[in-house]
Amino acid sequence: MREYEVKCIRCGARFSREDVVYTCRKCDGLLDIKYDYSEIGAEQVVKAEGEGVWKYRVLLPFDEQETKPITINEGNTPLYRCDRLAKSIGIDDLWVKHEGLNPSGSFKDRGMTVGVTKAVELGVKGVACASTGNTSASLAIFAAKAGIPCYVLLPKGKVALGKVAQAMMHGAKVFSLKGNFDDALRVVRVLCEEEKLYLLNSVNPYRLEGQKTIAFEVTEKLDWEVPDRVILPVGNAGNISAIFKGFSELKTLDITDDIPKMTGIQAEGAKPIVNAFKEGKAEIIPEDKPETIASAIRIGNPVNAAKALHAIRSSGGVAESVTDDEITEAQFMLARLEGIGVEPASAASIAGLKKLVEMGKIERDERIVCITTGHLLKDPERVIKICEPPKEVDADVDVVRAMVKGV
Ligand code: AN7
Repeated sequence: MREYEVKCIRCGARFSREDVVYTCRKCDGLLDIKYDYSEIGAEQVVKAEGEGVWKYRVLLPFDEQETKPITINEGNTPLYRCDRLAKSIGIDDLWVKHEGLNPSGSFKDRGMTVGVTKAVELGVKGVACASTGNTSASLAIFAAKAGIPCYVLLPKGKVALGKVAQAMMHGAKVFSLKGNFDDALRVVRVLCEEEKLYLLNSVNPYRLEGQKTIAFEVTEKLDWEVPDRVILPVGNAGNISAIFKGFSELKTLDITDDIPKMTGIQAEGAKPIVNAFKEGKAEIIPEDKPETIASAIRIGNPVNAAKALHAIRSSGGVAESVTDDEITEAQFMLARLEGIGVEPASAASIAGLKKLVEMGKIERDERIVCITTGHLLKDPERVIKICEPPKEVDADVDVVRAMVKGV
């Protein structure tokens, strides 16, 4: 049996693999999954066979033989070298890992394959989450695959169309909550405790185990050399914490020597982590009314703030915010210079990169990996708002020719 512990990052309390627990029962601190790394050999990671998240199952909290993963081939997303984008920003060595090419169209699948596999192992009667959209889409899909009921709470009127469509189509019970994401998370956490549903927001440490495989894939594609910096959008702050953990494990196993500078980008209207980082504080001050067109990261009270601040500070990274206009500009740059279609939140990583280069906080010769977390088609309404509409024409060659020539 795979040995691991579920341990509180604040007080060190330990919980067993059978416990259904999301935060520490003693101090309410965040939990982390800890392995006995002396039992894991570097070659088990470097020479692992297979593709995607489960390729790295030696670093996942399941028995190698017994567990049947609930999987839809998540992970194994492309890492593109982006020379045209790099040039326009004024840097030399830029890569984009397009997590929008996961089966549901976002990185959430990496966490859900692990989280829902755990849910099945525990024998829960249903799964639930609050969501700005992608989490609910992904959970609905994995719950369908596992054949268990799924309940999702979405902030009313603030979730991109493609994401709601996925949650509905895959059979989740979808609730449109009169409040924002933070309200939805507060409600679903109590609901899960009382109704014995399994909570699959990123406060659940099993989710982060799946998401940490982004770090493994990036490093493997770069011939087991870590980049200087990884930049990604931050909402509830699970992903940056997870990716940092992945890089930390590679270092612990002596596969790599360094950890990239973890660089988190938030929207100007929802930036509690950026504020805490800049003020040198250990804790965030939640924002009551987060607002941004990047609806995925419209979050005022990120649950994983403590892990994220540690990841950013201990890796020598930074946290920065970008405006909605900067996000839109970056969305166009990715789409038109590199052919990478992303939803607004994902473009925050490129907007942040551009801003930090202009501020002189990023060196020109750094090797940089930006994580684009969700696909363009998640938010088609935004595209229609920012792009020139199609021109209506008669079905007549001369008319169309005249228009093509701009006559
Ligand atoms: C495209 O779906 O929180 O910092 O409920 O969908 O790990 O929260 C989505 C988050 C970035 C932020 N990019 O990641 C949800 C949800 C996209 C996202 C984030 C989200 P975290």
